[in-house]
Amino acid sequence: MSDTYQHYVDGEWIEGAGDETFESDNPANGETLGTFHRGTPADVERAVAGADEAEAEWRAMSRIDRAEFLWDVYHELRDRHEELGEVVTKECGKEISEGKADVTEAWHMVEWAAGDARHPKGDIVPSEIPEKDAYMRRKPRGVAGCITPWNFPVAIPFWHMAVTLVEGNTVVWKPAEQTPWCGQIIAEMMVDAGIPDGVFNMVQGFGDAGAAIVEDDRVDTVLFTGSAEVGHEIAQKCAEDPGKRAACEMGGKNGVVITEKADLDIAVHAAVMSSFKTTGQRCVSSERLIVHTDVYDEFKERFIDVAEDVAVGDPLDEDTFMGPLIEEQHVEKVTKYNELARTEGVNVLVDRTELDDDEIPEGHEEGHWVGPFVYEADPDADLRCTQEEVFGPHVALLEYEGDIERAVELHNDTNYGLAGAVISEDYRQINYYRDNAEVGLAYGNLPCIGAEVQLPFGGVKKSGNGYPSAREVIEAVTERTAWTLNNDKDITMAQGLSADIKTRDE
Ligand code: UN1
Repeated sequence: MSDTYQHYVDGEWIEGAGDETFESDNPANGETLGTFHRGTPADVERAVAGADEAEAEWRAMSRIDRAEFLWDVYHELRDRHEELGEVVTKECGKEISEGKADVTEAWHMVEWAAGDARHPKGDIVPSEIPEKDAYMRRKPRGVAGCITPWNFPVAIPFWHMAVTLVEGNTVVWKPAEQTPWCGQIIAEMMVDAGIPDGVFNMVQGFGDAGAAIVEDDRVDTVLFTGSAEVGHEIAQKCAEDPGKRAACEMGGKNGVVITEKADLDIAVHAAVMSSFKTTGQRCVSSERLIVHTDVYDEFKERFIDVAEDVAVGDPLDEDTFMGPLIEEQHVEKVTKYNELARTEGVNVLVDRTELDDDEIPEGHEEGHWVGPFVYEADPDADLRCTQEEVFGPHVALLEYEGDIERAVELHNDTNYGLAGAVISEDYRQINYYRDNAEVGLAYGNLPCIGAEVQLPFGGVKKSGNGYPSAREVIEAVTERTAWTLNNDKDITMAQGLSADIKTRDE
């Protein structure tokens, strides 16, 4: 048995065709968590072939029987909550309550998908002709390629795969290269649950393996959650093949509107959570706080106070609010954006890009640390720092004057449209925001993070074209058949169309 973790392909653990390996490192202290074989396009080819082969038998089973495999996974996720929460925290650096919440979110998704198998399904549709029964049927699309990110390394794989499997598709999954250990554990759970050979396949690796999934003709659906850059490439590639569908959920430059009618306790609490939870590394994190001039000074003072003191540190320590960034390259990216903001002439209010030595917990010198970076900018200026997604604790305060219409105009002044929030005690302002904010997920008097699995999750504009959660995944991974059955011996057509056959002799 090699101590390098393998791929799971067509019912077998394999080393794969390549000879490269890669490591998973704990972003808080640099410790190596495991070594993994790096998947190649040839490994993906084998996995897709297995998935394609297994499809006929899997789709022939009932949804209820397919769901039974997932109930085993559900119980394992629950039973191993504490342990897996720690694994998530160690591998992706999220503080421990978030690590555990990731696992909880995963079993919620499995519960939704497997529970849904026993729920009534489909639409009975009226027909103009009383003798006709019309209704909707759904069929699995076939092989689904799932490409998932590192920031929700257990939850998002189940967003993609739980419904997809219950609906009768087979899966080829590539976990993020930053969180292969979580990938390994999920694959082991699928194997333990006895999922038939070929139905679930996992290839560890990087973008080349992901691209091989997207490019394979036998892959019918690609589910992707990650950066806009990669997501748009995938959507474009899939569009070249008329039979292929891509459902992509990508990033955001999300805003929180704080009006003159806001309760500032709620505003500060929601803004801090929106901007700094997960160290700003959620696709729903907020990097723009749009604050009314009447409450601006007070909000600014209170927000700065927290940003200066918010606890950055060991994510396994329950007193930590922000863990490290995922990797050194990401520290470089966030640092560059913080510098860019200065170059663009903004007024920097808090700069904890480089933490003081005494802030870095002992034994964590190799961690990828950054703290909050807060600045104020002119909301009308055309700045890259307030337009481009940083994916870190980099946040702009944008002061506005005027009414809620003006606030929402600023809020919508971005190419993205994933999540957003409004903080106000005035229901008219809240409703205006609800109806006019260009986002897929919107919140009133809450942070703009924390969607539950039974809600559709996804954005508009540059943020996505797919909703990889609960019922909405069904749309992505199935085809509908509009089925009509005639109960009469005669054929009668709707719309007054004649069913008479006329011949030359008449
Ligand atoms: C993400 O931001 O990448 O709504 C996913 C939330 C989580 C999922 C976020 N349930 O914040």
